[in-house]
Parts: sequence; structure tokens; C-alpha cells
Amino acid sequence: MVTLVPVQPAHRALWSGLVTDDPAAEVGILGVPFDGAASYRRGTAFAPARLRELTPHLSPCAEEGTPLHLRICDYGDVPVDLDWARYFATVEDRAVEVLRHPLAIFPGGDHSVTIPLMRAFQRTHRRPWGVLHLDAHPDLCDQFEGHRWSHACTARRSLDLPGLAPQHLVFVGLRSFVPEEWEFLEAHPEILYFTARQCHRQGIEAVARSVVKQLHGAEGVYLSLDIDVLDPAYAPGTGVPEGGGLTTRDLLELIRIVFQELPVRAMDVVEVAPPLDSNDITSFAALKVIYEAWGALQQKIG
Ligand SMILES: [Mn+2]
Repeated sequence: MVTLVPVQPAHRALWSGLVTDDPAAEVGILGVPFDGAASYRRGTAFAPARLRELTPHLSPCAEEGTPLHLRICDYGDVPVDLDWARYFATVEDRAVEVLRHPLAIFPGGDHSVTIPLMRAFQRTHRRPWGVLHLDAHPDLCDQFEGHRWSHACTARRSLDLPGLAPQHLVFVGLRSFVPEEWEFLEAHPEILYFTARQCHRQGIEAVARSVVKQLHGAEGVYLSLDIDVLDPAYAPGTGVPEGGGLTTRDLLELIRIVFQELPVRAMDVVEVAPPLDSNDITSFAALKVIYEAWGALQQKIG
């Protein structure tokens, strides 16, 4: 009688088998499944779990064949608490721990989760530090729907933090503004931004080089990736899809250059909403960006 042994290829595992419990791992992951601050359709609370579920189906490899060998500690999610202030305080404290790794990845959640994550970043990084905010929206409202922690206030709250000078806040992909945001940008010409149209007309590589030049001198860079920076054709599963956005190809080129040239120490990936998605296109795009960021980081650290 033949005994059949089920075959489980080694890479058919969480994060393509790159996970470890070694505290010296190059990457730490912490999910923040909170979508209580979204102004329109919700669903981003499901993203951290969905992203993890898809990772056994990805090769531990960056595009162009680079095998990934960096190690990943996944600390799970910060469970949602109905007390918003207490929840953000918990997120901040746990993120401080995860930021001990050379690179921290934070799957959201709506874009408000960046508020406590950046607070953690400023507690753990020397000044000056910088922010690269990739988004269709500048999130520069002082308040939105009656609250200073709306997902439309994220960048405005980052400027409240000590150590972030306006010239070290850079936006890429903008294409939708409320008047208050436009006025704020006009009043602060030191804030560099590239609209999606500028990316289209100048080419993403030129934009990436300008970003690198602007953030040169920052001791650490926090990269906040709102998936709606992508055109809805490439990322339909998000609460507020805005036409005219970046292609996934352009985003990957930007990520590659930024990770190679700047000391990116944290990246959140927010506004992925699996219940609004189609065939997981948006979740897979988010994972592609994360894996390519790892490929670029691995190349840099050797
Ligand atoms: Mn946005």
C-alpha cells in the first residue's frame, strides 16, 4: 500500500515563507484594521487580513527575478477598540516596537491610521525626518466632518509633529482638492507636490529624482501610500476612487528609486478596501508594491 504524503511547497506560507520570529529581522509588519474615519465607503478594516491571505500565492521574489531572502516579523493586527483615542494610543505604542526593525510595514485601515503611526515615527527617529505622501488627495484639512482625525486630515496632522519641516513633506499623485487644501498649499510654497498630471507629463523618473533631491538630508523617511494614488483601473477597491491616477508601473518605478536613494524606515499601505475590490486587483497591487520595496531594500543592504 502506498502512503500518500501531502506536498506543501515551502513557499506556500504567510508572506511567501519569509516570516521569522527573529527580532533581528529586517522587516516588521503591524496591521491597523480601522476604517472608522472614512468619509465615504468603508471596508479597509478587512485589508490586513486579506493581504496576508493572498501572500501564500506570491513568489518570494521581486520582479526581474531577484529572490527575496530578507526576514519578516509579523506582529499581527492592533485589534479595534471602540474608544478611538485609546485605540490610536495603542497603535502608537505598538508601532514604536515595530519601528525597531530597519523597515516597518503598516497595512491599514483608512488613512487616519497614519496619524498615530507617524507619532510613533517621530518618537523613534532623529530629526529632521521626512514624509513622502502618495495619494490622490492631499489630506490637508484641519478638520473634516467635525474631526481632526478624519482620513482627510492626515498630512495636516503630520505637520503638527515636531521634527517635520514643511519642506520635508512631499506629495505625489494629487488630483482632488477641497478649497481649504488648495489655499494651504498656496500659503506654504515650501511644500513640494506633484499632481498626477505632472507625473504624466514629466515622466515618473524625473518626479522621483525631484522627490529624492527634496528629501535629501532627512535622517529617516516615512512613506505613506494611499492606494488611491493609483488610477481606479489599477486599484478599484478603495473608498474614494479618483480617475486620472498613476499606473502601477509608474508607482513601482517611483518606489524603486525612492527606496534605493532615501532612508525609508516605514511604509503604510492604506485605503485598500477588499469588499469593494474586483478579483483582489487592489490587494495584489498593494502587495506588489510591498514586495518591490523589499527587493529594492535588499539590494541596498546587500
Ligand atoms: Mn486618498
